[in-house]
Amino acid sequence: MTILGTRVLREPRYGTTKYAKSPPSARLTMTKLMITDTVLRDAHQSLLATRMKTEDMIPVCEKLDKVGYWSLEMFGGATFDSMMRFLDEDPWERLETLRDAMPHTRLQMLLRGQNIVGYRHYADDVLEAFVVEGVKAGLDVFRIFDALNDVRNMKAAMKFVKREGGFVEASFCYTLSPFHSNEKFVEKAKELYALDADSICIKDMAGLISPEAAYDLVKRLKEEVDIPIHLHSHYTSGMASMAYLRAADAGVDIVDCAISSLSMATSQPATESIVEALKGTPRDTGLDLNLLAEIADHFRRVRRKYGQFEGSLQGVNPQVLVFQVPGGMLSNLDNQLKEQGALDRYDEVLAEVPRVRAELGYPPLVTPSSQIVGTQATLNVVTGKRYSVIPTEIKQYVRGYYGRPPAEIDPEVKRLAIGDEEPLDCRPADLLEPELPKAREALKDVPHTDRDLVSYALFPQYALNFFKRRAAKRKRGEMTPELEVAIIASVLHMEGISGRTVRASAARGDAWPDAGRAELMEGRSSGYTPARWERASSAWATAGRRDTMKRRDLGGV
Ligand SMILES: [Mn+2]
Repeated sequence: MTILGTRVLREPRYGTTKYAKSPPSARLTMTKLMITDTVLRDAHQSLLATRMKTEDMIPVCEKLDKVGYWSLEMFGGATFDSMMRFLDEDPWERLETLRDAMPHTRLQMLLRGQNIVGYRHYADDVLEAFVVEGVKAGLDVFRIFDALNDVRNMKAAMKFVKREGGFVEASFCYTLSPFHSNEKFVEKAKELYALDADSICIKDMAGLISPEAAYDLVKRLKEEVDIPIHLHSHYTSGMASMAYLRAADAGVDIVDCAISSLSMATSQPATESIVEALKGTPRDTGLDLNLLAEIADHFRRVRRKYGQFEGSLQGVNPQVLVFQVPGGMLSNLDNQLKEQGALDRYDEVLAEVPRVRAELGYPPLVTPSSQIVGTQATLNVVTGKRYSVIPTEIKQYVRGYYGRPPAEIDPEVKRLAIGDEEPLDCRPADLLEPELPKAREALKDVPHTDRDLVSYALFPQYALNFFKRRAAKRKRGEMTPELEVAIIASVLHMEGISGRTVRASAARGDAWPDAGRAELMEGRSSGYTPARWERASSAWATAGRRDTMKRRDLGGV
């Protein structure tokens, strides 16, 4: 992976050498628009409560790998805890499995800065170990953001990713308020550029960016920094695909789309629509619509399986523009009110959100600030007296434990929350002791790997429960579907290397994902005792994978 990071991604055009000396006109030369597909992360996080299982991804990986996306987002955000809590899957195993199944495509994750993939600030040692394990397991691109756009909370993540040879995509959260403007976003981007970002992402998590704002912002960014600009938006308000087209006019390098069958509503604009819209223009993506159609077919079938997790939003929701509440937050509010039997107060809560947000210094509404603002807004309405109840997380926010809000916190709200206490003036994580020693101590009687330790440090309870279930499974000699596939992948790859003919060869190519798996596993799974799969998977992790990685050629993507 380090090879990938240093050899391929650090080409002069995108790399640390940066073509700062080239004239602005050269930088603005229009080339094909590149696409990141979010189908394996944000799309199902937005539409299906992050419930898609790895077994529903594997069969289509070979096709995904042929598309020529700039990257595939498939890790991070809410997937990590969701996998251990709800899917009984090891997130690291998914990562390695997808890495194997898609050797030609950059794999991308969403990293919440110092919050990693969780909901609080973690100590630097946990962050560092997470990045090390992530790169080792096959991640290429790390999209790093902080909910408050506080760059102090992103620096350590950027440093570790850089050091490990990953691609640093530094993001700022796009939001609207009297304290935010395109000018200020450009300043933020320059700050990130100066910290050696490899690309800049405009992270419009609520789908607020208008076509003209997108044009203006991208144009300004292209004039100021010479690294790729990546636009991420959601369809919630109905403007995202228009914003993408205008951003394309302004020279945006990459946009985030989702394959049609998991697009629109709270997800991203449809990949195929953007591809078709740009056909024959200077920004033609060059992607194959027939291949995309096959991928869409697959996910259309998959989506049906997860019907129970579908959100309520079907078309677009202009409320998002009025209240600036991202899609995920809308469904959270829904649930919170349902739990309290106060669903009839929904509209009041929605109207309370912008007031609370203003009083709390206009944080962008994204995890975890969206939960903080949403919870307080709900309490303000449900209790009947504003700020009569203030939960600990909100007090901590006011104390500065999440970072520095974009604007001043309302003095009265501050007094109600923390009295005369002085808020923090340093990076919140500077106050944290290393956390891995404690995690190690807690796991001393539990067999675990380095990355298990990271999982535990992030989500102790979920991880521990997951480890127990996993151990029981292994004892019974059962394998997770991911492992089965990983082993098959290893056999295929090793066969490719040594030229040995194994039965797997019949299942190569298109047949592998569907037919191949069932056929291969027949008569194989029973033979895999825990000891044997340990061997198989470590062989896979070393010989098979490393060699596949060497053969990866991402140069022309
Ligand atoms: Mn998103």
